[in-house]
Amino acid sequence: MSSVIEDVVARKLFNSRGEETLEIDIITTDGFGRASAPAGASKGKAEVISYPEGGVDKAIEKVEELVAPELIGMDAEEQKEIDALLHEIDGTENFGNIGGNTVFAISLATAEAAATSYGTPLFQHLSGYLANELPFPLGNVLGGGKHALGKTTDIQEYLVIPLKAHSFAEAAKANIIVHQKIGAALRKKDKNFTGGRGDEGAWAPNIKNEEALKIVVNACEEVSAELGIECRAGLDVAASSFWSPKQKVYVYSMEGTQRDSGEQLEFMLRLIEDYNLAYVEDPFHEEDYESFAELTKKVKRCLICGDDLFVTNRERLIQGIKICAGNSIIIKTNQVGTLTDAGETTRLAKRARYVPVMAHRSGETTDTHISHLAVAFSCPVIKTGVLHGERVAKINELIRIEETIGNRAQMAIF
Ligand code: 2PG
Ligand code: MG
Repeated sequence: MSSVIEDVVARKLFNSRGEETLEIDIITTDGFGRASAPAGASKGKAEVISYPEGGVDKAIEKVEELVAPELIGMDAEEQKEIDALLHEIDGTENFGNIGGNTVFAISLATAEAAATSYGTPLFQHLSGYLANELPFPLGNVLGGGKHALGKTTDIQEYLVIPLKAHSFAEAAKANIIVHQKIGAALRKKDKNFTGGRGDEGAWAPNIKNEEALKIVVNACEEVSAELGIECRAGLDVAASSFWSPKQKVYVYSMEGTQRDSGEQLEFMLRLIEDYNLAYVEDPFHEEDYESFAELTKKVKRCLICGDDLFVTNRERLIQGIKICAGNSIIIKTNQVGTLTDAGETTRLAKRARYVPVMAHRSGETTDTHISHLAVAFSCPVIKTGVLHGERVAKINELIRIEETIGNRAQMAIF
């Protein structure tokens, strides 16, 4: 068996929003790896650059001219060395030269090529046989913000997390039932609701922020009672997307109101208490570490998660850890580039008792690597959509992984 790289192929294809994206094949003597890059719509300012100037076409040129000749002949098992080489070839801090998505696709395809060379599933290749726990699926069921068109909620995502399910498959099913119940409730409330959905398959109704939350929480309570599990609600506020730096207020268009930082803190606290929220992501804009710390101090049994705040970046997480800003971090490998970078950030998070949440992006392909990464990195939570093919692909892959490692009880997050 040999995992020596014999060829690297780069191609342009499309993601779930119809945007161009990059796919990489890595061919080894005895294996094959393929990975395509996702794309964000509500990106953090400190994320790496997705593509060089000239987009996907330019990225392909760079792979062919700069990367492939270096990789051919290397062993795909040498993930760390290959990821370090990608940094070296790029030569910038933010992958501005060859592109963060380019690096992401090469890094992931390399890992998969090494895994298949030895006939091992990716999650086991990355973590050995110790990885035997499945994450909770945190599912996006309703939303708006930058993930939908027209008049919908300012808060980007309303999420559900089925705690105490007996298996991953049961948890995934619970999310689907919550999604269905919300659809029915929205139709009942507004006869004109067309069933429109946003980028991640979540319902995108014309509704005020708190009214939406009421509907989601009701559906969670019904499903909890029916299935005998604890289904709780969460939010990805994605607050940077409606923060006005000039006026220093959060602009809630659906309600025609504005909130300054203090009012935003009070609002978030009230929502967490009134609706027993289990999870709140990016409740404040991406430079406001202090408000994250204030809120984290005041809540119990609720994850306060940084996405745009940390952008999977080690240095930004260290800044947060110093003042206990948040107690959870989103892990999106393409925010930072390589698998090694994302793995290091995840390990640091765990040492500091931050809960790492493996996450999809709003623009996705049917690529299922995040399902393997969630298990390999022992992330207690995976954030994905509940419906649409490119979201269900991740859920289905976790159901297959559950079959491989057996039906284990899920980890405790609180
Ligand atoms: C987020 C993500 C995914 P995007 O904000 O968490 O839901 O959105 O990929 O658009 O950054
Ligand atoms: Mg987010």
